[in-house]
Amino acid sequence: MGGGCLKRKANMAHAHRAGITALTLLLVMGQTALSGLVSASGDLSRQKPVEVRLQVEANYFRPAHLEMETGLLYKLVIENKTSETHRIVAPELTDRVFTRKIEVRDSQGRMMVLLEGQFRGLEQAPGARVEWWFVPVATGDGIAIFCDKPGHAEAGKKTLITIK
Ligand SMILES: [Cu+2]
Repeated sequence: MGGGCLKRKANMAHAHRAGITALTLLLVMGQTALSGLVSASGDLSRQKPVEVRLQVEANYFRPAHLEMETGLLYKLVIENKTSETHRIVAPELTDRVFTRKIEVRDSQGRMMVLLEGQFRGLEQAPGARVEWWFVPVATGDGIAIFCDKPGHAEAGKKTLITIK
């Protein structure tokens, strides 16, 4: 009885060591396989942001087209270069991204307000700078960010975004 128990213990110890060896091997293999791949894990809203500039000009937005990728954190810097106020909206983009925050800065780049919560639209005074931090979560094509004032989008104040 006692001998059998000792033998079981020895077998268990052996199985335990074998298990650790197998686990170590798996970890090493896993690290080798993952290195070189972009891993989408952890808090995606805390990664280093990809900065993208969007300039509101007299009769157009620059650039006219932007490409983004799901899973990356973007800092979309919107600058009003005109002498009037514009109403910036992007309803479809809003639905396809997770918004971390919105920072409002003056023309000198000093932060005035940090807003938490979803982006719905904003009025941007001349010289004001808005930084919209978000992670795209759904793909899409021809997603517009535009000025909602009558005639402004039609005049060219819009940018179309592709999310891959
Ligand atoms: Cu406008």
